[in-house]
Amino acid sequence: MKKRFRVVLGLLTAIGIGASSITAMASDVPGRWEMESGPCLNPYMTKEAEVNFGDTGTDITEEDGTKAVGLVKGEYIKFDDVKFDQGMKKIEITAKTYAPTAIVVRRDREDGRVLAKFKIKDTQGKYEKFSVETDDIAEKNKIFFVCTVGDCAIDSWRAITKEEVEIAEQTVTEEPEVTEEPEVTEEPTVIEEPAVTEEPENTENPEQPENVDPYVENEAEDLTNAGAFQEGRITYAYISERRVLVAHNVNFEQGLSSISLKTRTRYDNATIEVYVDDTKGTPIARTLASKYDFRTSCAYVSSKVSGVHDVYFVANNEIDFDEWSAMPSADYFQ
Ligand SMILES: [Ca+2]
Ligand SMILES: [Ca+2]
Repeated sequence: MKKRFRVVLGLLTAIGIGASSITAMASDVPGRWEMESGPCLNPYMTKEAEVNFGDTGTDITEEDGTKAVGLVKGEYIKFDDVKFDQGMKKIEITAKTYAPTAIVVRRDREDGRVLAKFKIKDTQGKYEKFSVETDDIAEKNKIFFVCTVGDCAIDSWRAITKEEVEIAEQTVTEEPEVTEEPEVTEEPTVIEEPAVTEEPENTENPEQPENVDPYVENEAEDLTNAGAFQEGRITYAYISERRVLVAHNVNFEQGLSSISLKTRTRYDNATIEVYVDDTKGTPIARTLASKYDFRTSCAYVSSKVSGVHDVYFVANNEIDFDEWSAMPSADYFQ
């Protein structure tokens, strides 16, 4: 066995494959976790657009041999089982356009939640790299690249981690021309998308009301840190193990017996826990998220809660969170 390995290594050296490319190959091979749960794509290494899990575009081979997928409005490229185990702060594509173009990156489905939106000027048929900030994502997901405006060809893509972005920002002073983002303001005509509300909004809700009334339906997307995602008539927040949502100054003047949470998730045993004032110690309530469809589940509260508190919602996995409300304590009705 050992001998055979040496022969293979010798052969690789003989044909000029260096140690670095062996490492690169090795890190793209599924590890133990992946082997157990099926093959996964490593998005942190460049993925060729043409090696996909389905597309409605056109296969393109350039004169220099570059292969790509051509997309016009409404066409998409799909990748299954992409393992975002290191999260994603930015996404980068190498693409060319023949007109101002918008490419939307979505999760799960071609009309699923928006992760990122590229607004690209006309590159006049020349491939360039573009990167945009994205909403964070974790674990195994399907992603779609959907052309919503224009005419483009995508050569490849990759996910960029938060760590890589931070390292790039530290060295940015040495290389002032590092930004490759398209100058959107030059091409205002690109913004023809009607679905502006679908854009993830990570900005914190700037104006929390003085006191929140917990005994009415409260939109989860109004929580601090929530983001707002649209699907049909439902607007919802996104909560995950990386994202804690907060309701400030909740007035439990009628006490608290239970909290109802309208949620959905794709995962088994995804739970939301509710904490008061900080996320240390024991949660006051806990409930499983509904699998697939938005449904309300009730989390009973055994501890006594009254007065004004900050309420923290903590999840152990990705959950879409539509609304929440509280029931007064039993004493209140007596
Ligand atoms: Ca390619
Ligand atoms: Ca909602």
